[in-house]
Amino acid sequence: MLDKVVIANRGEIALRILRACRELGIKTVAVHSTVDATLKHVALADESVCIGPPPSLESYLNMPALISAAEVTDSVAIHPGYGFLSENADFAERVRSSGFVFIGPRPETIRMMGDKVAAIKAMKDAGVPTVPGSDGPLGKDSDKSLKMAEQIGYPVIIKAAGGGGGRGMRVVHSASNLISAIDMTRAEAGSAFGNDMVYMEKYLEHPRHVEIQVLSDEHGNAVHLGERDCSMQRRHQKVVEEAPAPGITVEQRERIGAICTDACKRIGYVGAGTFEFLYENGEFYFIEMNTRVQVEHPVTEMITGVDIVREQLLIASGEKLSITQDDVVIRGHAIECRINAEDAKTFMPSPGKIVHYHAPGGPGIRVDSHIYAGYTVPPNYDSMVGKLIAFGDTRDIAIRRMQGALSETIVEGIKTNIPLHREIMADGHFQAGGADIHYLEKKLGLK
Ligand code: MV4
Repeated sequence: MLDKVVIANRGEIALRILRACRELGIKTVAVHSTVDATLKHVALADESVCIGPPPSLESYLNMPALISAAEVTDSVAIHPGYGFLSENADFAERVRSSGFVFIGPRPETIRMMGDKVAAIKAMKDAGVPTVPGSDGPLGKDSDKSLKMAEQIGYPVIIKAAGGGGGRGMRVVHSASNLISAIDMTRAEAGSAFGNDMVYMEKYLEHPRHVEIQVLSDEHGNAVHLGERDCSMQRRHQKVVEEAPAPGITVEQRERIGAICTDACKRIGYVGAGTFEFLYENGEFYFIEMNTRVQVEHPVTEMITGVDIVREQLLIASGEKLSITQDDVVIRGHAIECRINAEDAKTFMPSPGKIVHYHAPGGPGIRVDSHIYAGYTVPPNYDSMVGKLIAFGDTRDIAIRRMQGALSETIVEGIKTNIPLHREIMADGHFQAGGADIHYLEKKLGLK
């Protein structure tokens, strides 16, 4: 087992990783920027190291500072959490070559998944269903691109191979705009990602975002933990997630889940991972793979009883998965609301001091948050200050419990998006289940 782990992150996920380490008897090192010395996990960690000033580039993205922190504390591994350097293949490589364990997939895997063209090719070759498209990068030949789009059928979407998560893409509705869209996406991708490779897919107009959680060890074992529905989003930021996805049958889950675990074995995937699919008319279409633990992992933990961060630590220490597919039993329903320090109507960030805080509780309620009364939310980072997770035997009970939890929660001194969550939980279309990726933005009048 790992002896001591550097938690290369902040906020709620740093606390989540600390708790998993503590359960396994792993010592923890918190690293933090100067403005983050008051974070809850810094107080709870066995040791802490200040790694730089508030800007992320000089602290949580500062590779030498993070590796030095591991060196001076005699740590053996680094857990990157999500965001920051979690999907940076160069960082994973530098962690390894410095003699530490990177808690995540092999650098080659991270690099491949970062190149969406390579990721889609690898997955298609491994039997994963993909969106009809160019199956490779677009060349400079305009006639060829026009013929391809005609063949696929409009609308099509042009995406940057170096993009992902909604960055660097353009929808094209007719041949008249195709070439300029390709040129513009290519130019933007070149300057934004240093990679001007672009590809084409059929644009699916009303999909849901359904993703499969996997765990895969270095001994060739892989399990899936079912799916999550993350369609409730605004500007590519997920707002509410749930598991299982409404309307997905046991047969569909077992089929797509087995496809994902087979693919993991085929590519030698090591760690926790997420296969992102668009889901439309009963079909799954792979779009990207995430090689990190995700913000929304708790909903999967609630319906499976599997501790995903614990499994990440076990996999990284070279152990075999503690569970087989037969051990994974999906029971009940879980919903997560991301609580952001922002105005519920304008979405403007609202950092500042939390003067009063009361956390919700009761059956089926989980709070993953680092905040406390007296804590000051700094303006330098993402505005998410925690997650409320509600579990119940049925989706209706989970919604009821979430409504209770939202009404119990008191956060004073900063604005939060709790009023937005109360509206979503009361929304008839959300309650019916199966809303698509555009629903929330339409409801908010953005579309
Ligand atoms: C798509 C799509 C429709 N058709 N690809 C956006 C984020 C990135 N992960 C992929 N995205 C999309 N790719 C095809 N072929 C629609 C989206 C999309 C989206 C996907 C998931 C969650 C929210 C979204 C919001 C807008 C567009």
